[in-house]
Amino acid sequence: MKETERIVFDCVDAYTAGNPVRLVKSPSPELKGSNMGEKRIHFIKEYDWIRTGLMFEPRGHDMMSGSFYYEPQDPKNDIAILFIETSGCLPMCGHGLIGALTILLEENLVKPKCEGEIRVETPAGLVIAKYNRLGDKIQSVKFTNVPAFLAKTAIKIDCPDLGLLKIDVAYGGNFYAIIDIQENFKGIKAYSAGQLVVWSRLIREQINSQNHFEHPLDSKIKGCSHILWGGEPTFENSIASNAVFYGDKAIDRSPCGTGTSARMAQWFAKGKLKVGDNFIHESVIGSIFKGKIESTTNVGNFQGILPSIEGNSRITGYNKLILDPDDPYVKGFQVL
Ligand code: PYC
Repeated sequence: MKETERIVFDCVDAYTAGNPVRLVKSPSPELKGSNMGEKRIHFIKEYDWIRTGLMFEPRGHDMMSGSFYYEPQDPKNDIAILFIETSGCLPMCGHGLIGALTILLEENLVKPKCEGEIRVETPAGLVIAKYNRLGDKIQSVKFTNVPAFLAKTAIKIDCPDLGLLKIDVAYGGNFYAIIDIQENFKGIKAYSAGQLVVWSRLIREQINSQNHFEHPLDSKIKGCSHILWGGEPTFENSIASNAVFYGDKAIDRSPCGTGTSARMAQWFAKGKLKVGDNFIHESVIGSIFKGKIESTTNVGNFQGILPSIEGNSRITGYNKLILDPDDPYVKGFQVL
């Protein structure tokens, strides 16, 4: 696949708990590597123009998120997924996974070896998902994520307008800076999405300039990319609400699968959640993911958890998108 050619991408658009998902049916760039982690690095080096072209304006928008799918490396597995997003090419994306699997199953693009279960190779590792099919619709997808762990606690950051904040960083498929309700932060309902975006960019820069976050078992996964702002729950059964910032301008409309995983690991490490506990997490629009700590595990020297996340998606349309080298905005643009 070359930048100099006109390429038509056949996509299916959907959303998971309000956040967009764009699965590219074809064509998919041929990627080199012995696993999805290595293939992700190859994609970033050679094909990032496809990501920006399909995710940024004018074909996408600030929140756009999508994926390509591939044959699995290990024949025991059913499929391999590469996540693309306005923020980059993520190791793992929870809402993206639920959306991609819903599309793949509803559109008969994959036939799992065992109906009801699908084994997915992602850049962050193997993820096993269970799904409920009713007629030709997928009612829900529940996946057991890669191990999550709390990486660092009580990092002090000086945030404009708010003042001193204490921040924890946890991994749930991406590294998250987690800002809980505290003296100088009253919870997400007290602020606008625009304010959270501006503060998040500055906090991410400070956190990464003062700390180095790297997965203890995979040096390809590094850097704190996402900021999770906490809030009180609004529904009777919810445990908490949150707003996740990613990319340069996005606030996740879903409760964020990898963010919820990271937050469960943080709560587990602080004794606020134990194995078997449910964690119902609300998003900024009031959509819900059901999280649960399935078991504990070690990640290098960190004690971690195996989190599961359950949610659902809806297909919204079929989309043929053109990347034409004659188009001045072939690689897309962002207005910051
Ligand atoms: O659901 O994991 C997620 C996610 C990451 C970024 C946006 N959503």
